[in-house]
Amino acid sequence: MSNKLEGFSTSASTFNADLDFAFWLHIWLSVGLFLSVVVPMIYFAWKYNANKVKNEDIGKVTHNTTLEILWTLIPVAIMMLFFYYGNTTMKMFRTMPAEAQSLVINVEGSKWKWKYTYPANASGHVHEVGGVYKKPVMNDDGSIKEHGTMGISALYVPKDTNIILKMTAPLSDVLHSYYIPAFRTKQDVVPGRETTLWFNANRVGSYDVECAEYCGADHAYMYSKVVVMEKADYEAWYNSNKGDTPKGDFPKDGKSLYASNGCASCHSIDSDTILVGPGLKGIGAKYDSEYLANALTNPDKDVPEGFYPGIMPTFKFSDEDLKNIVKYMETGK
Ligand code: HEC
Ligand SMILES: [Cu+2]
Repeated sequence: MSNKLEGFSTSASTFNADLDFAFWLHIWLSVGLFLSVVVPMIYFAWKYNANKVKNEDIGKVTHNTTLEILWTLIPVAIMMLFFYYGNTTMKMFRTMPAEAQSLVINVEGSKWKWKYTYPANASGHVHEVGGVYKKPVMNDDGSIKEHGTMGISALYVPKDTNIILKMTAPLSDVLHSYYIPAFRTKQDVVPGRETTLWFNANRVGSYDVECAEYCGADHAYMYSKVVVMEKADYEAWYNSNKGDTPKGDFPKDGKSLYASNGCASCHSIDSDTILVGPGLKGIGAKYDSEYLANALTNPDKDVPEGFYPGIMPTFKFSDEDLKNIVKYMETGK
């Protein structure tokens, strides 16, 4: 069990196998190249120490043609491998699939949120999904005027489908970057310009999206999710006209809720380490379920010693979600 966001340890798109192969090939060839230079260097420094070599011996040394050819050709061959795999994986990301066989979704990045606009469905309804972390508003004396709330936008997509994102930012905004570690893909989002990114997700689930271009004060909160759904679940949501949040069959257990609501960025679940808030290890033994539920819905009521009110956002969960997330804090499950 850990606090880790779903990152390079998760594999959920058709890109992953090729990219991970290229990545590890580069790592291990680089380790080999590094050792092939550094190990002989250390050995020769020891072997040809000034105390052991006489001047007259040095005079006789000229060169060794075979060695020189080998140490040129072998690294060149390895470099060509780097180039080959770098080039083929790059092409895989950059070659967009045909739009007619893909689902095209518009993405707008702005300080500091992501918004997704879907093509109109059969009855003309346009799903627009957006959300933002709202920081608390303070009074002059430092007390709280308005609580922060956490609402995370999510990109809902069907499984095994080519998805093309057409991305832009408003002209008055700044550079952002759309990054999905579990799909191994990332693309800059540029004010007033359109950039594209595509993927084909092959595992149902919910995966982190981070802004990967430092874009100002709340860059760290410019966070979103890609929710990969079974095709039927996606279609049902897409063709319905109500609720821009689908009721698909994606995980609603305590662990997923803990991850998708950003708790992990402020609380370690399996240690006493203080991140922004206290570590939650053993919290179930210290408090009852009611206290824990209250800590989420009314965080400023009981503030533990050494911490300040107004930092933990106020969450609005359904009764069931609240029960699941409290259970997760109590049992780790
Ligand atoms: C922006 C940072 C932040 C986020 C996000 C956050 N918390 Fe907190 N949390 C805090 C801080 C700071 C405190 C201590 C002050 C307080 O109680 O308000 C706290 C307190 C708590 C407490 C009470 C601990 C105690 O010893 O009394 C619990 C339980 C808790 N958080 C759980 C959660 C859960 C679950 C989530 C996600 C749904 C979450 N927090 C999201 C910062 C955060
Ligand atoms: Cu950004």
